[in-house]
Amino acid sequence: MSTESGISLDELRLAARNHAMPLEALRWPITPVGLHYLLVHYDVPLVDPIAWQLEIGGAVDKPSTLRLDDLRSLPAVELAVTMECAGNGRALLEPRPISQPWLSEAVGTGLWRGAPLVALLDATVPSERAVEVVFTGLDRGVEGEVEQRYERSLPLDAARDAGCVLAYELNGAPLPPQHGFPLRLVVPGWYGMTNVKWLSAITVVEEPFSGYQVATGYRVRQNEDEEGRPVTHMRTRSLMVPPGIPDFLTRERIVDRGPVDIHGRAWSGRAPIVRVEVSVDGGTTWSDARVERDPDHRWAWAGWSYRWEAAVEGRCTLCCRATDETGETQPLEPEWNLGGYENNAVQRIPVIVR
Ligand SMILES: Nc1nc2c(c(=O)[nH]1)N[C@H]1C(S)=C(S)[C@@H](COP(=O)(O)O)O[C@H]1N2
Ligand SMILES: [Mo]
Repeated sequence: MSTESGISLDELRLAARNHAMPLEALRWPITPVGLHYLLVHYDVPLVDPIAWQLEIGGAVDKPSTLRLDDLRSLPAVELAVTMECAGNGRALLEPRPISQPWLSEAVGTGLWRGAPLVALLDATVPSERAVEVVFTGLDRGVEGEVEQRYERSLPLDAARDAGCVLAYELNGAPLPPQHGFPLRLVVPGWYGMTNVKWLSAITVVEEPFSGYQVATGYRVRQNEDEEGRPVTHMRTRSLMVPPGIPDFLTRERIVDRGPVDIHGRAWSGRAPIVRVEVSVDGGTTWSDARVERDPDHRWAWAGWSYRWEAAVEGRCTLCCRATDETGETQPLEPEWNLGGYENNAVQRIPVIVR
């Protein structure tokens, strides 16, 4: 952890490999593939789709081995799912936890097509003492001095949730290498780390999984001695397309006086979005935006818009905040934690009206 604001070369190296979604891409309901954010802990593996296979086993009666064609021949589902990295907003925390230094745009919405996980899991007949399902990727690396494959578990109930997809297509084409070719897990509503890419094994277990990415990483805690709680569903959040034109270096916005139409998106992994508000004075006063919720796409972000009458020349700060059905509203200031997870504080866009 660093108390200085300077970004280190290590952080810059991560930031150059893993990219965010440019905010103007919020214009698309389904994010074009190259504009979807990207997060790869280790290296993108080269996978031969002919040799590749998926092992489903562990505490089950009928383990199975599936090839890509086997998965493609099963009844398919296609779901629009908004995915956000749990570390989104990390670089805005003080002091800044040292990891991928996201600002606010580590998010995207994909149209994921594949086989429903529940059908495959049930076909293996998990044991009565099964508690979790472990998803193993092909990528290897060292993290926290532990050499590992990227692996995450889900409680059996969550894995059996009809929403989980073993996806082999993104936006109508085979998964690109960086997003998990040939197969990845998609868990609607959960933060990004749950969606294991380059899937090679699904293992039913009778004891809670204690791998690094569950027991050490992705826990909300104040210090390393604390067990903390696991990061699970995405918190309520909204973002706007910054209006006007940007200054090249600072990306500060320049807007002409008069009416300005502001567009954005809002999502929550816990419950549907019920409200989005906009502030043009840095979060002091708020007005309701118009929310376009699509009940057919529960797991995709909702669009919203707001007409701003930019009457006064000078500097101001635009903000937006969403509220979901549980009543969770975005805070004005982030809550700090060791790993820099779940920062859903309101977005701030400095603007010059001319
Ligand atoms: N195998 C594997 N799966 C992974 C990761 C990884 O490094 N390896 N990164 C996870 C994290 S932290 C996130 S936020 C999402 C990012 O998915 P995307 O790159 O397709 O946007 O993938 C998750 N799945
Ligand atoms: Mo992530």
